[in-house]
Amino acid sequence: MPLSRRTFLSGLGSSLTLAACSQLPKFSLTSGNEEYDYILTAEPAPIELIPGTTTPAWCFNQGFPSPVIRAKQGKEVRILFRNRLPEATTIHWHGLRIPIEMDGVPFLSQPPIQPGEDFLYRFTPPDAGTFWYHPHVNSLVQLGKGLVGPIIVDEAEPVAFDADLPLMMKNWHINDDGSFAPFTSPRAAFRMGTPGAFESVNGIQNPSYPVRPGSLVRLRFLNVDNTVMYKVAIPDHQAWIIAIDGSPVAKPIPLEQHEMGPGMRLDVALIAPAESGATVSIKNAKGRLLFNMLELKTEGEPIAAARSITPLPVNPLPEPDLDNAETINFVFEWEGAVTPVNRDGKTNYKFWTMNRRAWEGMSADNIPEPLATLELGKTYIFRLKNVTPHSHPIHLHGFIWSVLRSNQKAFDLFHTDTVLLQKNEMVEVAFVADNPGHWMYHCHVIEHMKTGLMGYITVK
Ligand SMILES: [Cu+2]
Repeated sequence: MPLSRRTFLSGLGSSLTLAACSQLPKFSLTSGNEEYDYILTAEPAPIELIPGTTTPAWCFNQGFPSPVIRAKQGKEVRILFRNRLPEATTIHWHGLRIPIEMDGVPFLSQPPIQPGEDFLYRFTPPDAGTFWYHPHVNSLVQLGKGLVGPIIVDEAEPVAFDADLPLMMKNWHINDDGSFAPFTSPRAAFRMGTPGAFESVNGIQNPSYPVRPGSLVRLRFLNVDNTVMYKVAIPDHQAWIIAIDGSPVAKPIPLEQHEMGPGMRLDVALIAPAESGATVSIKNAKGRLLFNMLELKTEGEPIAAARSITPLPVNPLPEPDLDNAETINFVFEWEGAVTPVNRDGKTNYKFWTMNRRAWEGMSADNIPEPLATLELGKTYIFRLKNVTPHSHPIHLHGFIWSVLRSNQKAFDLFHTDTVLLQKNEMVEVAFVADNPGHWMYHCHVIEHMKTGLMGYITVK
């Protein structure tokens, strides 16, 4: 009998307001007294996405949505990870500035965790915000089958919201009967990738979340999809961006439409309508059309006190020394109007390059030289040039960039771990290379990454 998420959600009743996901239990590691200890198990688990069907998903802790791991800024979190999948894996903590040993990339930071093996991840997150976790092995399949989850780092000084909703956006690659459809095709991989047919937020199509009238709501959007870009819009209700990709913005920005590539996050604050029974419809913009993604519905006791939108506390990022920075160019290219073939006529799955190099697969005997070697403690400006006709969310592990400028749009400086490069866009980002190690540097459209758009940076 598959675990029905609908049953699960209704069982939570109105306590759902404080996030369906965060109601999941904590897992005691050893003594049972540690506040931030978890056991996270990856294993096959049937789930019900399309009502009445079963999807043979791979899940964390037996269900979807995955458990929300809550950590606290500046406090150690320990996660005992247990691999009960039929293949090797690792867990990467996207956006967290933590030591390389905990970064969860096979061969670069740790050996792959074999089936039946356990691995203890332990780290102290320096930054508060909305982050996520996922394997870094066989990513098309492992992420595609459901191994994606939020890790939320709470601010060292508590920030008050009446409701806090993690919203994981994912298009599942499933057929009408719930079975999996192909995660990729070569034709799509050298374009914008293969979107799944079943659009969902937290595994549900167009979910509705109750919030109290007049409440201050924090929405944490997470694009955990392999492929799809989402453009978040709340057309009929004022809302403010308070953090981009985990990093707080200096001043709340009125939300119009915000595009999120795979891997990217967005924290939005709004004050729910004062009357009961009102809805706030949250949309995904595709071209000029707006499609329903989820809604908030006011119910229960109104919040008596007046609420206001205020900036989040800033994170302790090191200040880049721009006057003494070294600039490095990275050019993202493609090889692909036709499907290239090898001499034996087989498809050659290398469509994309970073500085003329493709790295299409990770294995012990296929680790190239780094794309760049940086000096520990020095400031670098990466000039990212996309000369392909497609968008690429470019992610560097272990660091948070300051985004300085683009040749296509103006914006106030902001911080991110993933830059969405549009067609023919050039963006400059700056950061202090303060974390030694071999750090993955790749496009987060998984089909692009798996067909060449991947490399790593060494800091020493
Ligand atoms: Cu890409």
